[in-house]
Amino acid sequence: MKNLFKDWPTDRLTRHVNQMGSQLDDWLHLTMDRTVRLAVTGLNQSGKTVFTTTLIHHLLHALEGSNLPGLKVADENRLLGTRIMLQPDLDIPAFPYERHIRTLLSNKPAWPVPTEALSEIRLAIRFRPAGVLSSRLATSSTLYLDIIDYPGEWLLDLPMLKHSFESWSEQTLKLCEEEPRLSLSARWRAQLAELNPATPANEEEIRRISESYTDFLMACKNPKVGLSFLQPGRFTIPGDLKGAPLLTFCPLPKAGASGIPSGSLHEAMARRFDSYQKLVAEGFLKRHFSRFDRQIVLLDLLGALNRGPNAFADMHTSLEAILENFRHGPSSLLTRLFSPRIDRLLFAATKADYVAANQHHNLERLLRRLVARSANDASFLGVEIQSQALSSMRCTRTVVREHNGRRLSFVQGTPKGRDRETLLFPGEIPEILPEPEEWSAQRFHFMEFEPRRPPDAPGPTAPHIRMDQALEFLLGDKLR
Ligand SMILES: Nc1nc2c(ncn2[C@@H]2O[C@H](COP(=O)(O)OP(=O)(O)OP(=O)(O)O)[C@@H](O)[C@H]2O)c(=O)[nH]1
Ligand SMILES: [Mg+2]
Repeated sequence: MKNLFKDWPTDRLTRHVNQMGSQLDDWLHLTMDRTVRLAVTGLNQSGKTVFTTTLIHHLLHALEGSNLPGLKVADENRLLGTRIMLQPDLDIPAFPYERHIRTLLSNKPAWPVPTEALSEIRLAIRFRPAGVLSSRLATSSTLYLDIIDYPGEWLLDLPMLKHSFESWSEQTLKLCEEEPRLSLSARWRAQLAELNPATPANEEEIRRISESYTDFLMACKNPKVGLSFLQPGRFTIPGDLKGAPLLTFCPLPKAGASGIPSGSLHEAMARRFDSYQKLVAEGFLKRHFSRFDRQIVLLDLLGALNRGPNAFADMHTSLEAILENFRHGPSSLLTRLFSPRIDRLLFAATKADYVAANQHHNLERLLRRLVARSANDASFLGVEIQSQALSSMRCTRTVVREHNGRRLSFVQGTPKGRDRETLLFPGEIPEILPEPEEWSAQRFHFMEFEPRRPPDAPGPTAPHIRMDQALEFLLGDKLR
């Protein structure tokens, strides 16, 4: 056979072979690359922004000694680097990573300001695949990771899809028969009592009564009350729908025997409820929720314990409603609306650094108890579920001291609003949730902390608790 390369100078031949090799390499990368859409959610102030920011921070700095022993790709030295990429969806606000990390790690660190909308960021994680065959086939592979941070309150809209305006109104009014909703809804219910829904629809009246209902929801959401099962979700976190007529309706009592006259206020409200279902709840489901591959739900259990039995029970109700969204089955409403993709779901109790290390186990047990029933159903239907305690940014350290002859675990950190470190006994987390009558005032009083690096923190990156385990569960299989 004629030797095609006989007359080629050696350097040209080498260049050619290298080029072919790199093209083959690129082709292999292309065939082995994959994208994962990871959704980060939780009720307000559950820790979404801090989690998303520090997750990106750890991946970007993993090669500089980030402390991620539980993330196999890092521990096995297969991680080659991570970069922030151009965002794939041009109509979704970008997650402002640079701004958040600068604030968290500056000389005068501060927590992020509350966020009220969905945002997105894309990372490219380059790694060496594990296993003999894959490592021979390709020198590296890339995982494109889209992270979407969105308010968990919006997930509370999805269970509304199974309701008619009448059944949703009935359920909501029933909730208002008990405290603290009973007192907080007094003004709105008094206005309802004066209203005749059979009269012709009047825009001003609709606006007035729905504003009164929104005020009631906001009063429930006030951190001092701390209720969270508040529907519709967009009424408390409107995002880009602020001021839109879609957010002007409220539950109404059952229509009288004469029915619902055409053109009446009742009919107008019911129409707006239908539009909300279609455009907001179903819109979010189709545009975002149906495209998620992995989901982490963050829960501020310690904050809920601080707020007392009503707030805690309400958070449980919200959690159950949120979990309903993950129960995919032939009879599930969501399955009928779209084909679900989420195959891994992580529940994380955040801010574990509020308590001493010996309490983390109880925090996880409490979390597992809360999600047990719904989690069982979801995992039965093929969604892999894990629950764990974590701290995205550890701001305290555990100190064990002798006190009145007992060895007690304290936390040392800078309490919110102060500028000096203090040693505190944060108290214990019960394994079993106390009955409402056993919750004495101030039974739980977990302190919040300033974002300061504790002196025992190893490595150059922000200290954390079990972020590596969360990452391994959410992404580990995609980085093999
Ligand atoms: N000590 C400690 N506090 C944390 C941690 N993560 C969050 N926090 C606290 O929780 C608060 C809320 O955190 P964010 O990340 O802003 O919560 P979010 O869910 O994005 O809040 P919204 O945008 O308002 O819904 C912070 O201001 C901190 O006080 C953590 O790992 N450790
Ligand atoms: Mg936020």
